[in-house]
Amino acid sequence: MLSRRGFIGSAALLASASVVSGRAQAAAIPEAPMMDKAVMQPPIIPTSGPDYQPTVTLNGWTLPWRMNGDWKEFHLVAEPVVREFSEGMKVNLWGYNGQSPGPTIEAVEGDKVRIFVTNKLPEHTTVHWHGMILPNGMDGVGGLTQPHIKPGKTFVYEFVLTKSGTFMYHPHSDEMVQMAMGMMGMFVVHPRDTAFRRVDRDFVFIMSTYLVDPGTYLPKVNEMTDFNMWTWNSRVFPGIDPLPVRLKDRVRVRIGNLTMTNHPIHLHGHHFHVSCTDGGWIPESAFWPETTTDVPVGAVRAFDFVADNPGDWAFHCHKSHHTMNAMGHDVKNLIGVDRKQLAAAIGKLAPDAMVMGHTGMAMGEMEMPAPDNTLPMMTGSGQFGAIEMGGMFTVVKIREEMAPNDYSDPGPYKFPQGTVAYEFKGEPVSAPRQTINQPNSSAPASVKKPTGNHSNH
Ligand SMILES: [Cu+2]
Repeated sequence: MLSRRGFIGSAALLASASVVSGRAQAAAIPEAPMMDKAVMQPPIIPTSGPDYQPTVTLNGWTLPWRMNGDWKEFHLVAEPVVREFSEGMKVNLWGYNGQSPGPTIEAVEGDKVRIFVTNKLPEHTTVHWHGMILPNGMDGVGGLTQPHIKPGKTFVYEFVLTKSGTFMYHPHSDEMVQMAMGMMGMFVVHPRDTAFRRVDRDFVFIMSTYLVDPGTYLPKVNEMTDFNMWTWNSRVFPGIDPLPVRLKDRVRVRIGNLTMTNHPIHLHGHHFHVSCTDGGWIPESAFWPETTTDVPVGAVRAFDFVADNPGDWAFHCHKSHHTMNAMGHDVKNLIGVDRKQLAAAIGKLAPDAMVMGHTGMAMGEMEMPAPDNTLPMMTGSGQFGAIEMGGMFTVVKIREEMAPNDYSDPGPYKFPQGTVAYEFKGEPVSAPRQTINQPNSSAPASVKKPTGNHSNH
């Protein structure tokens, strides 16, 4: 759970006082809360100020703050972390306060925020507040708007949250390496008018991607396009938390994308509309219904829906290779190939080789040997068998009996009798076929052959 790491005894932090900026210099740095778990933590219900509906972060947490006068103070610590992607695979990443991604920062429109950033990485860093409208010198672009934060130093960012919405934070300092190592987080600013677009459940997560070779523990940071671990909050299915929802709840899901490609995010069983981007709230007159919304690189999409259809609804990226874990990209497509002939031929060359994939590649029922710290390419199981997914996949679980702000997993859906697709149990005959006779199907087709003379074009 949450632990607190006092800074008073830390020589590194005491030494950093000289770079703490003017106004905050005399003040003590708040303790940096730490998280040692990779499962969804309960929301922080506001006890003072506007009564907003707090967010919950899939496989994550909200950063506690303290009030100092009328400033809301947060403390981020950039540092190496070990993140479990799913049971059986841990990866050495860089993150904030014990995890990657960092905790969600949550505040209210109009708040004055003071964010202390301590660098415990072996190289310099900064934090950029993506999408925020703020003074130029608080924008966190190393070299351009501030000096880089050297290892061991603490910098202070101070600004007023001028608009509500869904934003992100990430380094703008050795960016390619630091984002490829998992340094990022979400920043949610609630409207001061808490009735505005209010929902009953508000989920948030950020998408990141890594290239981790099977059997290894460290992402390859120089990869530009060919990643193999597609994560939501640095987790892959079946390690991604479900989204438990009460029937009829108004639900918001806020998604940031700091991967290097777009992700068409698809929800089953419901229609939603995108209500907010990192640019702000979309006016109602511009809503249109969707079941999939594409989240571009370096962008946020928040969508809202009414959970009026009970069940276990799949929720995933629609790029099918993003709902898989690490695989060999060079596997040939052998669907339809006569395996006996092929196996015989290969067997002469490599007696231990295994020919697979001639009927498809479903492998949920079959265990493949894999190196240590490597997840199956497709995995997970449901009440009817193997789910055969990985990567960016989870389940929205809509139930009548959930209590407000209860985010515990309600278990598998109990389907009402007679509502599940079923096997035909009649006479075992081959599927009847019908030949459709078009009215002119016997007439010879009239085909005009190209003449090869394109001079008129
Ligand atoms: Cu995707």
